[in-house]
Amino acid sequence: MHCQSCADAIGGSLRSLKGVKEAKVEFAKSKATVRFDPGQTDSLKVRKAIEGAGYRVA
Ligand SMILES: [Cu+2]
Repeated sequence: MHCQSCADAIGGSLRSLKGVKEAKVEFAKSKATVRFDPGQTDSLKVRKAIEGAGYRVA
């Protein structure tokens, strides 16, 4: 993640994921905060969505 538009792209793909209620990606902190319904998705799927957008998960 190297600029704000990357952060927005990641946030957008996270929010399009089923079960995700809220996704906040902070470029300055290289941090993503994701709230999701554990009945509909899980952290692995969230991780895959980030990787699918072309970014690595630390
Ligand atoms: Cu960028």
